[in-house]
Amino acid sequence: MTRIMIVNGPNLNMLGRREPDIYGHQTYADLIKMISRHCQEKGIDVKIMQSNHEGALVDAIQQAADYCDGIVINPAAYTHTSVAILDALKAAALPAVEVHISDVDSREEFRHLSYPGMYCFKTVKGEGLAGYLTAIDALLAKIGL
Ligand code: CA2
Repeated sequence: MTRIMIVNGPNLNMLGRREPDIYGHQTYADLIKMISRHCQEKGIDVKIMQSNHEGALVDAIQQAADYCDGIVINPAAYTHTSVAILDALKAAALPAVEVHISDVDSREEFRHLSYPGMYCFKTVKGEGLAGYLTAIDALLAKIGL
């Protein structure tokens, strides 16, 4: 069975609790439900993780290389700083899609640069939580599903 990993970076567990004008009112639990339902409908297995720690995200990407067919990643603030996450994605060598809830390009200048995005074959941004489903569908199309 096809298996994908969803990797979420720092503070995304706070969804729905702060800054609803930027990230909406839905919670991280709502996001997990939405992704799980979508993957069930598609008949694929999904592992969803979130960490506030850069090394834990690197560990998860390395593990994905052993048992997953692709990665959807929202590295959150590490998007704009982390060469370690870029290197982990390169090492895992799986197809990967980057997703951002907000439209990072219309925000502060420092959010315009993405290190993980240099590896990902697609970036979805500004679609809210639904962007994760767009990213999953793009990944599945790439994998050939
Ligand atoms: O738009 C996105 O998905 C971001 O990856 C979110 C990051 C931000 O640093 C990126 O530039 C763009 C921030 C995630 C923090 O999420 C929160 C959600 C609710 C309340 C507080 C933080």
